[in-house]
Amino acid sequence: MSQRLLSGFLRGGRVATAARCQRSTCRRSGARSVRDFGSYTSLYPCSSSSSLHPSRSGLWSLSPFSSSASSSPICRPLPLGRGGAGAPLAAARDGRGAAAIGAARRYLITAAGSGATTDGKGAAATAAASADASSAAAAAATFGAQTPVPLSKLTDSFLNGTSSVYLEELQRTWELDPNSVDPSWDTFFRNFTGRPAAQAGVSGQTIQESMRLLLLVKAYQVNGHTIAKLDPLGLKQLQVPQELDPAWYGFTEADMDREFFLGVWNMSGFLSENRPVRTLRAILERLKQAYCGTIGYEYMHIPDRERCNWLRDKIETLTPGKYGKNRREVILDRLMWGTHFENFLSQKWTASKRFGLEGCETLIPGMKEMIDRAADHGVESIVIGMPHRGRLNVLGNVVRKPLRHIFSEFSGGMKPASSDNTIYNGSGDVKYHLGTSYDRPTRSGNRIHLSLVANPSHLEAVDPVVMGKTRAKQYYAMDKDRKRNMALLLHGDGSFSGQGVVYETFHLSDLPNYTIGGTIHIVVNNQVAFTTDPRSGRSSPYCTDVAKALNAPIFHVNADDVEAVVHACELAADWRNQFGSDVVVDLVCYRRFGHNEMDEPMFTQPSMYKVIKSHKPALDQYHQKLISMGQLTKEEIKKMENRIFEILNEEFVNSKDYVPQRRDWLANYWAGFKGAEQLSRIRNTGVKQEILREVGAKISSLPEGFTPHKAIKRVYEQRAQMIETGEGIDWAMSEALAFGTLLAEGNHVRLSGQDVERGTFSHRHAVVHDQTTGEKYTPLAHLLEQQRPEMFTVSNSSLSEFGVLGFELGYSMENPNSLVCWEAQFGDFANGAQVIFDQFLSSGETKWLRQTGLVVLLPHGYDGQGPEHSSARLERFLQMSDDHPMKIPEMEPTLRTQIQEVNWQVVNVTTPANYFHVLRRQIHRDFRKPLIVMSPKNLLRHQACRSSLSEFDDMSGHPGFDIQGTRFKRIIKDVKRHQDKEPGIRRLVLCSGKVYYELEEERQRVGADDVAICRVEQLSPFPWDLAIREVNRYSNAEVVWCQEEPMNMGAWSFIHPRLALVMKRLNRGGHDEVKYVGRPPSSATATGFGGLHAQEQREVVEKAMVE
Ligand SMILES: Cc1ncc(C[n+]2csc(CCOP(=O)(O)OP(=O)(O)O)c2C)c(N)n1
Ligand SMILES: [Mg+2]
Repeated sequence: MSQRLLSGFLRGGRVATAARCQRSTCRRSGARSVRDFGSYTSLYPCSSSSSLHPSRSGLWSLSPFSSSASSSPICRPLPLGRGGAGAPLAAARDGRGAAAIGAARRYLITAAGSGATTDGKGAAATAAASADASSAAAAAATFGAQTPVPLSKLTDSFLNGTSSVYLEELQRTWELDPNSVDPSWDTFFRNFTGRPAAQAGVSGQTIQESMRLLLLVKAYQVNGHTIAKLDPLGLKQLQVPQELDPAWYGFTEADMDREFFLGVWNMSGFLSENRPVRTLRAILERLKQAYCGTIGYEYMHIPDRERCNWLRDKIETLTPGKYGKNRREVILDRLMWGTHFENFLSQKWTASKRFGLEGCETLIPGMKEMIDRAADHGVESIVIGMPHRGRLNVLGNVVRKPLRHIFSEFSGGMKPASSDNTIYNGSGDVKYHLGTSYDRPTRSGNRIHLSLVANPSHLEAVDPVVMGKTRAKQYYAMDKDRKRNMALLLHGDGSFSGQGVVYETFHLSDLPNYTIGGTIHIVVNNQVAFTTDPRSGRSSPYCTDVAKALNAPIFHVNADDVEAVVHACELAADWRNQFGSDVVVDLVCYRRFGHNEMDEPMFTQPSMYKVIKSHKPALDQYHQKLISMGQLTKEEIKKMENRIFEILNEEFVNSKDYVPQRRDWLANYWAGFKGAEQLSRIRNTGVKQEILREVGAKISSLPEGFTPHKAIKRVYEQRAQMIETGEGIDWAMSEALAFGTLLAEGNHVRLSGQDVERGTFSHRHAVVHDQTTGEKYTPLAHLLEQQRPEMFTVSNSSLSEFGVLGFELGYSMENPNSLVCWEAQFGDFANGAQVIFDQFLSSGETKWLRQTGLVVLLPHGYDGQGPEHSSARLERFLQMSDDHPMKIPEMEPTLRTQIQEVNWQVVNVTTPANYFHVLRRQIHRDFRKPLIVMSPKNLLRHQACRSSLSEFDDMSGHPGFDIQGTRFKRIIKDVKRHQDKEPGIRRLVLCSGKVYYELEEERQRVGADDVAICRVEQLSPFPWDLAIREVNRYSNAEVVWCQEEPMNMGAWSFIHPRLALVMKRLNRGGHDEVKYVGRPPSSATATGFGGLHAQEQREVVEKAMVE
């Protein structure tokens, strides 16, 4: 019977109903209920496997703690318990009923999948609790029935008709042989009948009491953190929530010394089976110890039983006196270093800003113990990103940057000198932004590589960069399970909750091509952001709430308790090792001084700072603790401190003539790469014909039996034909050839961005989908024999510009032999990533001496798509270029370092072949430089925008072959193959980008043979030599700059002074002699009216020819 009944249960939709209801709980409950019930529901996801398990007899049986609670007990009148009506009933009567009933139903349904036992009344109480606090007392009063009654007589609807019959049958089986049923049933029936349990006797414990107790335990697991002693300053009066009050569940003082049994099938920690019986008092004490001490755990939002159980086990298992004397000495020593480092700096440089760590010095032992623990787990390298707060302390004490180096920077800093040059020093940056990397020994004798990534002032912007760099490290270290390379991000409380990039970064954490196997986050939560209180700075209770969206556990710690900090940090390292996902440690601390050492905090936070003034530092508290425990004497502590002062003083003395020895940007893979002042000869980028053909053929074929969409089949056939004929190579094919040839040379190629696999404009089709099986195939990933899986990566990204561009930037910085590209959907969306352009990409090399060859593809061009999809804001990238507008540098090819000195390259390329060469040039040089490409849109299919294979190869006499060979053309001269001198040309039109094709068409249309058109393919750095050559070629021509962008946009402001200087150099006037043809100034980038656009465009090209 039971088998039939249960299989019916399984098939009959109850489980499915449960799942549905669970989801609706999350969506529809009110704020408070959502939180309470959401926590429960997420912990115990409804699933058939969790409510059913095989009994020993081999039959599927229903766990007693997974009752078939799909029907609501709340709908029926409940018996009156000790003195009052059932809360649900009351709730139903007074109009709140629907919510309460709904909530209770959902709870029960959830509990069915949870392994939680319920007799319905407990659930009702919980439902009522969630629905309305005022029904609390009534709910508590519904508990009552103390005497066991036959199961079939229970009014609980979970024991409705059929299931109660089933249970009675099961009970009979159990009575005959307790071993014939699942142990959980055994426990259940023992409790129910009062028969002595396998454990010591539990006198008179009823199901109802079990249920209430269970809810109490759950309440601590979910909400214990709300009354944990987290704030070292104790500023807030903590209200004990009703659900943590035993009276809420009907327990009274009389119950405190009664013994209870707690144990739930498939649970770990406090609720696990086979727990000894304990008094209610002991249970409560233990719960408070576990959940309400100096660590508050938030994890019940994680919808994964295994993960919750793992944490429950760690949290709820007693670890009295966890650390021994030796360990405590190490912790103390580390805390001393963290504390005295700041004291020392404040004494020596009284008027310097350092954004000290005072108030959160325990971060230092916490981080170090976390790193040690991670190293024990096999981590070999950690990439760290952090803001200003405590950065110097972390640099000195955690990363182990030589203290003398830090001190020398404080004393005014010196430009690093080295034997090989004295120029490549960049602008430098303030000391609390600099990065560094070191190998550091760990407690267990391992070595671990730590790199602190340089970061700008813009808070949290470094987060995705750190992730990207870590991912690249994992690739190069062949760290497939992502255990050996990890990321550690530090945050401030204000910025963690306020900056959107935190969320954007979190959202990369589980994406196949972006995951790094978990990041550990530490928040230095000093409860203030500059002068802003949390109440004004965020709308959610904790500054860490964003992490809940991604199911990361959060450990809130009172940062005055150094051992708690160490414990939480170790647990975080364990979590990352175990589950490979993100985890957050929230160090609740304070800021002893102002935002920086020059600020007066009493102006804005007087009450807080009154408390802070008399608050003992964590180090003093730990001294006292260890002395009172008899673990260390005052003298021993003094001795330890003296040693630290000695070293600090010694380092200070040595800092006076400290000269950094090493150019650490050249480390590892970058050895041999050149700084701006070391000439890197320009190389050709053409490729042998046979290689082009071989690569071309491979990347234009699909596997046998693969069924592409018929349009894609045609695209691939056309690609194959392009290679066969050597003609008509289009944009997408030329990009694929650039990628393919770089791969064939052993480089790593990665392209990421929104919809890049197909291409926003449906031109790339780098990934092809089988129309029958849905399988995917990426030809470039199968170019070489035994090609490493990620060697070619093309990946659609999350819809974030800031996060993803930051990630790719970090990725590109790890190894120079990788072509890393980010493509914006449309160029205008790149503004979401403006921080990365401003703070990192345009100025990173200058500030921090770190190079990157990142390629940024920004679709740009006026095609009548309106103001949003026309412009990638070329003007911004040019304005940020540090190419000098009024000085012509050395342009002699063998001496030219112009492109090494400029901060980035900005190009607007017009032929597929030139695109091929500009991509390959990124790798075929001895330095790295960011490349901003204004990518075409309508040129992707333009019949005139084609190249022949002979422009890609390196053969003398072929069209691409210049005097030096085949390489990227910075300027493309007029296609008419004009002579060295063309005095008959009336007008020289210089332009850039796709407008060229329209100008050419117009020239032909009007037969303007006395007009020459010249394309500036590389705008920055400006190709002075070639511009002079071309202007000189047309000695009588009027010089015109033509652009389709409005006058205040596009390249005009950049080009004008440069062309003026060219004219001046050729004695042909200056500014006034350079004419502008283009749209007038405008606030919007383009018109939204198609007709108007066409008219404007027509006028531009017409004027370029005739006016
Ligand atoms: C994006 C950004 N906005 C504003 C600032 C200016 N700023 C620097 S520190 C700071 C307060 C940061 O507060 P919090 O994150 O709590 O860190 P704390 O200084 O308290 O350690 C602000 C607003 C900044 N650096 N970056
Ligand atoms: Mg803060």
